[in-house]
Amino acid sequence: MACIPSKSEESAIEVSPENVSSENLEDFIRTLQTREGWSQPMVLYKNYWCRPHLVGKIILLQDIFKPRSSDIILATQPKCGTTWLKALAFTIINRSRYSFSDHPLLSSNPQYLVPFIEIPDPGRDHAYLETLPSPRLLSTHLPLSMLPSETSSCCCRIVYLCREPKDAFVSRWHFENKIVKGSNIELNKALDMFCEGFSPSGPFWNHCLEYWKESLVRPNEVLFLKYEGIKSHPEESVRQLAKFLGVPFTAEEESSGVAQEVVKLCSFENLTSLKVNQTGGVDHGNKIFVENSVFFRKGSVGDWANHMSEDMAEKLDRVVGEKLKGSGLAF
Ligand code: PAP
Repeated sequence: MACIPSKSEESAIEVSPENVSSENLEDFIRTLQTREGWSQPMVLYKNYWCRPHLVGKIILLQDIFKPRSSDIILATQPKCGTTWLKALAFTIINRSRYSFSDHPLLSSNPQYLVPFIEIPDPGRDHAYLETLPSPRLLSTHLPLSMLPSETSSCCCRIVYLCREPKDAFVSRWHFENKIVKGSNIELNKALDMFCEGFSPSGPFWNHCLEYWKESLVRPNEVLFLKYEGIKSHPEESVRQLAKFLGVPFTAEEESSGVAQEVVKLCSFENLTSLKVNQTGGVDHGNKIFVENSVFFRKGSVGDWANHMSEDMAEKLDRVVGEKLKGSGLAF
């Protein structure tokens, strides 16, 4: 017979990720370390910083999300090129369905063409993900250790895109000050927090390292890319991506310049010229209104130099260098 705890015993039971439910979720979140400094307070959950409202969604994901072997998950840390990767992967995978002149990217922001598994599109819950036909193209900002364990056992493919930390940091700082009205975080203060590992989805280096190590162990299932690599060799990167996703370009496609077309359609210049990416946006609640245009700023490599002093750059380089030491990953 199951032993039913008395009321006093019940309140003594510690709420943990294993026994958290919709009834005790708020209690559980209150047990987590909280810190302020970015535009919204964050909590430390499983060694990563995230917005409190995300914790329940991540826990729910473990039960509800059923990875399929045909799934493709685009994983990034925020500000590392998510929008670009979504546009590229969506275009590559759907290239036989849509012509370049009448393409969904011309009327939809790339962010909303590929749903996040932890935060499905506004107005949709996790059950929506299960209604999507295979192969599903999905995305996440979660570290590898927070993905449901079946993600690795079912052998679905993961593309991880990372970015030079100083550029990712500067992009994050701009974004934070943009999405919340009245937010005015000082660059120096933001850098201190970032270097302490305190940033949304941070510590930055741990997130990269988890996927980096997995890509070395399972290279056929985890592809590790760098933003700077795509910038310097866009067509090669598109070919590499198509091959990894199991849809390499045919000889005919090569001779008709499909890789170049993909690069052009998804380029920063093209996407920022479209009305859909200049207007409108989505209300995420909690005083956060994310304009479609906020996903596009400079779209360049090395913009950090326009914001950070040499000392600031050295500081972040030093921290990242120490954290990545011996891993084989470097920026
Ligand atoms: P997310 O983290 O909010 O999901 P993400 O796309 O990763 O968005 O971050 C936006 C960054 O990608 C911006 O960088 P910046 O602040 O340094 O400019 C944005 O400009 C850049 N970006 C968006 N689209 C493209 C693109 N097509 N090509 C290159 N960079 C892009």
